[in-house]
Amino acid sequence: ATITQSYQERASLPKTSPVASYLLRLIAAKQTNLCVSADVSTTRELLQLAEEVGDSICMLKTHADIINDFGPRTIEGLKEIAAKKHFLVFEDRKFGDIGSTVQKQFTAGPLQIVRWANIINAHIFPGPAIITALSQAAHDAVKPPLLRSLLILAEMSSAGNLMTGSYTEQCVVEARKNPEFVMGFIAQRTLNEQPGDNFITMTPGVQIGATGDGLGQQYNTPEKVIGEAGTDIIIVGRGVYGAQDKRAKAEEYRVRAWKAYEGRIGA
Ligand code: S5P
Repeated sequence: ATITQSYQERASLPKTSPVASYLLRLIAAKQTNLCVSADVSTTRELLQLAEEVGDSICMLKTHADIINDFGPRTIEGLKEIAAKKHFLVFEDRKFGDIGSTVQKQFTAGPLQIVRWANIINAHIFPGPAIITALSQAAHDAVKPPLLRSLLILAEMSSAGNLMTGSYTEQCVVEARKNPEFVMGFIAQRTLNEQPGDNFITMTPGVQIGATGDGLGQQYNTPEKVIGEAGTDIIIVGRGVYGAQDKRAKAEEYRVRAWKAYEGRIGA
């Protein structure tokens, strides 16, 4: 059903997680369903990229553990630019351990992810306690706790991955049990199959003019994933940060993904 509904309409549907509602409104207001994946290696590059593409994105995705000099300066800089340019921050940590360990990985160590990332993601192969453990850690560490949300990795973009069939189905089952904390999925197609499902699907493996990277990554176009597969947000890494003019490239992806969305909902 969400395939033909606008982001704006979906923001106020029942059982939508608070972060999802906020994000859907932000997407509608900025007219962008683009998330840039900032896979760079220094704080300077990260903050510069955030400034350059900030107006064109609804979300910036990070891999904090690949930033050589990650620290308080990174966190303060990111928060400041995110507030100024109005985007959310998603740390792509892909948690995948027992509940007790992921709580520590989420809140402690040199990264202190819970302090600065609005959105995180996790695999559910360790079992569903990973969801409750992360939810509890967010609740205890952040006030108000509603500003943290989880994406479940239900499908991956890489060739030969094992996240198919009943594994993917089980991700949806667990998400439906935790709609307050789980905002949606990382997947290659929308997984909103039951009436009442309003999960946000974010899709990596998007690049214009490339089919892969020689290391298993597989690429689709914005039109394919948003228009045909019915997903909500494209995640673009090298397609944007690898360009000479990153600002212009982000705008190009934003426009193409937005048009694909408008075409799909019949706007
Ligand atoms: O299935 C996935 C899930 C993720 S989160 N495939 C992915 O590629 N990702 C991430 O998206 C990956 O870790 C990387 O940060 C980004 C894709 O980068 P690109 O340069 O290939 O666009």
